[in-house]
Amino acid sequence: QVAEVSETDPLTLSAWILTQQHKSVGARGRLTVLLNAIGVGCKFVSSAVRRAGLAGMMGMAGSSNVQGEDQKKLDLVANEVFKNSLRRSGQCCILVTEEEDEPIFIEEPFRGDYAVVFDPLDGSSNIDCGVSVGTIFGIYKAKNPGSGKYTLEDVMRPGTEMVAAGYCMYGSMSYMMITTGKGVAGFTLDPTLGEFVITHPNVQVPTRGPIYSINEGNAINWDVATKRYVDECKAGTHNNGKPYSLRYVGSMVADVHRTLLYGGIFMYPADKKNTKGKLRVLYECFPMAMLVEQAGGKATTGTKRSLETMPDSIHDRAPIYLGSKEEVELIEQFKKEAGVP
Ligand code: P6P
Repeated sequence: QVAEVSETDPLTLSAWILTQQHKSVGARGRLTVLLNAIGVGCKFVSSAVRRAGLAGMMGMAGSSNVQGEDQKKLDLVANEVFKNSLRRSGQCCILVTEEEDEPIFIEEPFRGDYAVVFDPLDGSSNIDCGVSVGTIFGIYKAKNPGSGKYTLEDVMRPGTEMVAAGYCMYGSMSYMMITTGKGVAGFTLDPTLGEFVITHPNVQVPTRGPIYSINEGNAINWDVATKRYVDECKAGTHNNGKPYSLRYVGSMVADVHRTLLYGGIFMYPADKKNTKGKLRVLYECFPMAMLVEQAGGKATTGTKRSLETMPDSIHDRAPIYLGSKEEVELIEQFKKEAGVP
């Protein structure tokens, strides 16, 4: 999946975004401006994450977010970076961020026709131990572009209406995976250039993969179908008797990034404790589901296509099983046989 980085054809994220614009008849370049603003935000956050240990940016901020989770200093930095970068792009009407209770309506003269939902620093509980974290984003075009009238209805929509989605993972390197609905491309931040350069021109999730990714600590609360699937992974039932490997980072961006490239399945089911699952519909499930589908994989709540979920609030949650087509279809089959959601 990894392409040789050209020495003579600088296909950066900005250049790639422009090629996507040229494929969209009548596009006026506004999504291009917006996606570039997101790329700049990711570069800023990447720099902050890399310096955190040395710049006294580790540790807690002493506040908590709408989820009741303690906010790390870098959570707040990342949230402010994206709010500013998105507002300054002049292309946004509404922002929804995991770090804030309420949606942010952008006023003139910065207002535009796109609604952006984002988790500025997902997996941040892992920051202090150096585990990969990431930014996740999804973009809707306003229902009435140019009207000057923007409401919550512009973001309370199924994921099928997203026009773009992606994430940036701050790991050994900083990797950006992005889709505008015509496949998935991957980029790697070259710190010597300060540019994301293309390294994965056409990401394809393997149709199956002997890797399952789930928090086994919740096993006692799982439904019977999830339990059956995990037991059969361990028994190698669908792998000629060879047991699957368990890989779980506990940072969604890292677990999904591995799944996109190596195949397998990432699962955060609903259970007796988290009756709607833990992950948020708008800025975790939808962007990751769009990426996985665009890369030839599948994403389900267990009983229906993740992208067809209708969120009932901006911080709504949903169960999610995503990754290789054959693995996800097995879960759906077991759910159906067991008659469980
Ligand atoms: P658990 C991180 O806090 C996060 O929101 C996702 O990045 C990650 O997939 C999940 O929660 C991990 O949750 O319950 O396994 O620690």
